[in-house]
Amino acid sequence: MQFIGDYSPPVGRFAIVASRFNAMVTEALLSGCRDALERHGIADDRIDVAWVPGSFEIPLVARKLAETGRYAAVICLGCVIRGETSHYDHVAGQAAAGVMQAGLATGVPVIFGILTTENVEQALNRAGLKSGNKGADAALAAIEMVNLLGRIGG
Ligand code: INI
Repeated sequence: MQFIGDYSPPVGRFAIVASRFNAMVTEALLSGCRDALERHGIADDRIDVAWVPGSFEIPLVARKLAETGRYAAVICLGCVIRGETSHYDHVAGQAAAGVMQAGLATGVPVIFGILTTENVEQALNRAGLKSGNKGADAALAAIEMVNLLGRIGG
């Protein structure tokens, strides 16, 4: 027996938590994410977006949204740039740990679409320039996880 998640259109609603910090980057991630969801059959009226001040605040809101039971998946979008902060390691590390924890605590896929980069150029490259769009990648990961968990059941 093999359980495989695919990219077929899943049922249910999707929540996105987006950080306003480094908004130029996160708005591009959000746009890529919405676009990828839509291309996989998830219309805009099945997507709710919650904005938070910074990536550090993402896990709490992601967990609250997941706990409502209204969402098939919660996608987290943010951007932490090392060059801009001495507390990069705390913000990036706690955001990652909190996103993981939100998924484990609720059983809802909570997807890590938070860029952690050395500089703005790297961030922009991963938000739709040279290296794809991490927001779109996060959308695909969410779809795959929803379909995989649906097949596992329970
Ligand atoms: N938040 C980010 O999302 N990215 C950053 O690069 C960043 N920097 O540079 O500090 C950042 N800081 C804010 C943080 O996420 C919280 O919003 C703030 O500390 C209030 O809790």
